[in-house]
Amino acid sequence: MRKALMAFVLVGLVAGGCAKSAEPATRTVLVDNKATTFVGSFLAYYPNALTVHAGDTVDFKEMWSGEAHTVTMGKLVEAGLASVRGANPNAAPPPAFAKLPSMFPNGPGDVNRNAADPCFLASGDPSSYKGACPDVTQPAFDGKQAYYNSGFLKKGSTFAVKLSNDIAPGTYHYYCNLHGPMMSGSFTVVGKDTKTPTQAQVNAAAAKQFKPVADKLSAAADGARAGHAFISGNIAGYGDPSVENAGINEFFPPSIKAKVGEKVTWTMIGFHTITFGAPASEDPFSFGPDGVHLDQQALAPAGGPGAQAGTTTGNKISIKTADAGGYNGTGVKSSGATDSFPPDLAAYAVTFTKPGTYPFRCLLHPGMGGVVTVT
Ligand SMILES: [Cu+2]
Repeated sequence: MRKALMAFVLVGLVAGGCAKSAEPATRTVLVDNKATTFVGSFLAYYPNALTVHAGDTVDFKEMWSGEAHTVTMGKLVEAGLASVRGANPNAAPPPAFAKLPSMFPNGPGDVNRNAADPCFLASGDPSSYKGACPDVTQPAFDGKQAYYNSGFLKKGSTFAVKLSNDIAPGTYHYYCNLHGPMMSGSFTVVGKDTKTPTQAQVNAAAAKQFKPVADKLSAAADGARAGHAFISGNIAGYGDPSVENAGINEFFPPSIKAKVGEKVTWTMIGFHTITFGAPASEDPFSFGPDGVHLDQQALAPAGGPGAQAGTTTGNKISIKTADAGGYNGTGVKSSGATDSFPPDLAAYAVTFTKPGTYPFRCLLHPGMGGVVTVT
């Protein structure tokens, strides 16, 4: 009797186990992230390593911080990332990597369609297409495709990657074609006999990866709020020198009081705009039937010179200030999209010529705003 029961339980367990592992699973990976104590951007995938089975689906969920991202993989990416892994991080991209297109142009202009749009190439090279790649239905990822690209991940979107049933066991890497190899991740396909982590375990891995980054930036944000930033005065954006792939998208302080005729100056840290008078709809991205476009107007300076970081060399902080002149609330005044990272920082100065309340925001990062009250 006892033996029979044991046998029954065993059979039940084995049958249950089989049914479970044969069932394709879906696992969610976050693209970018959200912190609870500050507004930030996180140029990473959470978690950046995953274990799955052939036939599973990986859902890449865009958390939207205003930063554009892709999930890009395939043989060309695999070769490119492998070559970068061995190289000096400050060296020019190795040839295998240099031919992978980036979503944004190197300078002003619209997106590169072959990188900003979905692109699935069994063979060949996305760079051979001047415009968009051939418009095809997204195939399952079999690990043999030359190029497999989500394109620009819209706010609120999820890029679902169905793994083919015949994908070979092994590790497959992907990256963001805008932020480069710094923003990359992998998934490892294991045999059906090997258990894979549950979504709860995947979430725990994501949280563990996120915590040290969020903690450091949270402390930096607290410091900036208390006026203990490494730069004095008003600051647009902030960060922590030991965190390369994430930043704080806030103005410190968010609320500024000034007298008529007073010049207010912000030092910029990160990639931001300081913009007054832009319509609420102003956004660096617009969407047409052919996909995403860059809005040059949102990115360009307005109402005076734009901010621009200097190009001194060395480790000493240097700040180059653009004087954008007077503002009385009429029209748009904007620094334009400005890259400003230590040690070469850009600053932007506006002189308020009329009493009033002047809201401003960064056009690149939702939720990054402030107000100048002039009396
Ligand atoms: Cu990215």
